Amino acid sequence: MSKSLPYSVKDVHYDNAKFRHRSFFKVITQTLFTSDMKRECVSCSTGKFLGLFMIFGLACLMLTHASKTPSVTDGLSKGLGTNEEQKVVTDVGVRFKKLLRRAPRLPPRLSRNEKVSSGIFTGKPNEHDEEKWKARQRNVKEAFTHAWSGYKKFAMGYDELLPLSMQGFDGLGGLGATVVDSLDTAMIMGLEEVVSEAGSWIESNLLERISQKGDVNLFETTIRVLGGLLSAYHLSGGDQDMNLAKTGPKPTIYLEIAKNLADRLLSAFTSSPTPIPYSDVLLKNSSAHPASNLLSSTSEVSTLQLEFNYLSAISGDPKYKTEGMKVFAHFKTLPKVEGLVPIYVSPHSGEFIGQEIRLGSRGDSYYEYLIKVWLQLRSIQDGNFTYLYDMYEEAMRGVRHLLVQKTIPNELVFVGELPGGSKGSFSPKMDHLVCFLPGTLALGATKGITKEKAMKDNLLTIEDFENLKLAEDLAKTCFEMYSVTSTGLAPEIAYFHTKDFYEDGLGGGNQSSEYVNDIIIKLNDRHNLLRPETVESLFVLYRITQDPKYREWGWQIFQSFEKYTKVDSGGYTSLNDVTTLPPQRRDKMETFFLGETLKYLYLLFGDSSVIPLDKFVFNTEAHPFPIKDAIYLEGGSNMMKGTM
Ligand code: DMJ
Repeated sequence: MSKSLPYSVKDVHYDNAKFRHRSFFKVITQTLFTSDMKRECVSCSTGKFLGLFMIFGLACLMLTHASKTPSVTDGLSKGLGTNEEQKVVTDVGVRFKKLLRRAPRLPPRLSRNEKVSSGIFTGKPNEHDEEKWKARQRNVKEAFTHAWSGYKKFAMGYDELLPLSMQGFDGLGGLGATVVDSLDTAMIMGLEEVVSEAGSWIESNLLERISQKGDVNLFETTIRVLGGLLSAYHLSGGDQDMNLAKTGPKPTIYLEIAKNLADRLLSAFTSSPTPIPYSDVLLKNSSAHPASNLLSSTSEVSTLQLEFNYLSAISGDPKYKTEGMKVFAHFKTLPKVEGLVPIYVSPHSGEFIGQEIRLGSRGDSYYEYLIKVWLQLRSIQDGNFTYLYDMYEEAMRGVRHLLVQKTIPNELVFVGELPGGSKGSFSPKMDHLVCFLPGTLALGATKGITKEKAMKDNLLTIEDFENLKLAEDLAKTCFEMYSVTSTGLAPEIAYFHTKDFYEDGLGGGNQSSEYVNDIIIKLNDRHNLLRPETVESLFVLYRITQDPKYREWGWQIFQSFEKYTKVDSGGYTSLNDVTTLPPQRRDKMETFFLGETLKYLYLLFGDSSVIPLDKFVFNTEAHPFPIKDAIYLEGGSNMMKGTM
């Protein structure tokens, strides 16, 4: 196993015309011989004759008609080429040389068959397929109903359900996190009864809870509770674009509660001496303090901005966005390792602490929000947020250069860790959390449109292609982390067999998996918390590549959740060990199973026009916010203020 990088420009079978210089002769012949016309016409003799006639005619014209007009080739080279390339062509000899010059290839014009083999899927699924996916989508909806009914029966108003002991548990500060995290999923699924139950609970209880509760984690409360309220506001018609909720409170109720909560959360920013917020907030008196180690997690302080920016937009009050964006502006100034950052930061000094670099816990959504916040704000002309895109691109180059390796024997691509920073050794360890990355990479490459459209419009750079390729390879690894186990469910952490690392006897238990020697699962890492990251990436990759394999993989994962985590009395449970049958159960249904995992599966099996990725951005907890130019202008739009 070499440490060489799996990703380089030479691996990418694509020429972007924007970067290339082609001769006029090449343009004509390649257009003829790489387009679909080739297949349709060249096989018939009239087509061949016309093609040759055209080439001959154009060549004669060029040779005989000397003029001082710049050639097409010269035109193409402007801005890219040398002075010599931009000279006016005036003599026949030069024209001959130009005709004979070897030029790079045109961007691909793929036939239908080639499109299928290169991962672009344009054909509409047939009717039978559509029925199949609708039925599977109904299965996900039933799973959500089962999860909600368990929660409602045994734990309504608690943060989480303990499905085996059939009771509630407040592990997130006591704001009824499951209610708020579930609400927009119920709206998207059209589950009116759940929308009404969750909405009424929020209307009657949440403000009071917020004003009485003690310690909450700034990040968890922002992504789950604030994020849930904000998407409920939009989906129930708050900014008048759509209304998926025929029942439940008026959207302004969600907004009022969101503002009250965010005003208290802001104390984490305002009491810190630097732009880095403290990690914990005492809601009842709007005070904040650092965690016991005095540090904040890098991912936590940089995963608040989508929510705060959207709140500023719809409330018309810029203070949320102003505080949140200070974190990124500050991170921009700090030293990094090829764009990668340590997982801890001090709110007292504002500096990164330690060397540890990873895209798993405490690192993950820093990279996710760089690109998503840029997508959210990029239409603001004078906003100057391109630095976020630059930081993202640099970081992804760093990932490809420093963190990506392939396994022995089957060359699965994975993203490892640098526990000692750039000078330390590489660890072939990957948290399940890293499986958010394929989706983020694909989104960053096409900006939410399909790969087919992006290619047709010539929008992809070589780096976009490298990122897309990494996204697809890594999604496969994430899926194989499920397939390799006896239960078909992924462990929390996997290690990978490389030339420097192997441990015998720690396979996933599924002997029929090809990858049983590539993926190593240590004893302490065998639990599964019903996490969403892999199905999230399958959803994004399906939307972008239209490759049906991502739906099939999602279906296999869903069936395993059904088989091993469903609890008869209601709800679904986390597992202690995914490698043994029957798996030992853990007694916890995390809020993100309803907020994220089931939502992404439902969207994966459904119509791609629902919550389109070029018009919405999902926060890290799968709560969608609209991306609409006008609402993100400073202070929010008047239309938004009018709804208050
Ligand atoms: C969720 O709360 C969010 O997706 C977060 O970014 C990471 N962890 C969980 C899900 O695994």
